[in-house]
Amino acid sequence: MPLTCQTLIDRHSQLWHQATHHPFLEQCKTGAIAQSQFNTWLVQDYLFVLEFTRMAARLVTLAPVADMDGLLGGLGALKDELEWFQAKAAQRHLSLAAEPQPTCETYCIVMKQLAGAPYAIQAVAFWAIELAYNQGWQLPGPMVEPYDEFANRWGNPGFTAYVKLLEQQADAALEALPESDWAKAEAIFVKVAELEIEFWQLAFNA
Ligand code: HMH
Repeated sequence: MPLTCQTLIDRHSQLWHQATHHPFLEQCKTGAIAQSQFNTWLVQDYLFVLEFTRMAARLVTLAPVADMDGLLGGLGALKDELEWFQAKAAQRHLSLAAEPQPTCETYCIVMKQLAGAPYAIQAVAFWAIELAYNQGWQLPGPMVEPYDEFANRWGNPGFTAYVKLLEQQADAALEALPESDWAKAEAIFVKVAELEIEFWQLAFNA
């Protein structure tokens, strides 16, 4: 049995469900989320995306030619995303010169520590991180204003297709990963899921 992204989801379906379903998202759907909760998420996620962008760049340095186009498209989307976060923060009069909270900081450290890991391991982490937001923002269904814009950023069909491509690329890389490293791929998937849950909780606690 080869190791695939789908195997990882199947083996950890309950954990993955928790990573992609959270009262924070449910309350964005209805509009019940408090400004302090949403704004905390916005600022902390900007700090997360800065570090995620560095991770994306590292992935490009390892990628086979076949994966280059998709990853460069992803970096282009991250350029837009960082500008978009800056615009959203400005509209809400939020400073982005904030300190990362412990969960955000831990997540950033986990991403940094992936430097030097085999491409397959980094590709699995990259896919899982994007899938978490794709599903998390999409599964609740249509959200009320102003949260619909946020739901659409990660839930739109183009983003879903991008995440599918990342899955195919990660699967192809996993095929070439020695079986002795499979546990590492599984461990990073579990770590991403756990950190996603903690990240929603960080915002929800604000
Ligand atoms: C915490 N996970 C977190 N933030 C994000 N922006 C994504 C995943 C997807 O990019």
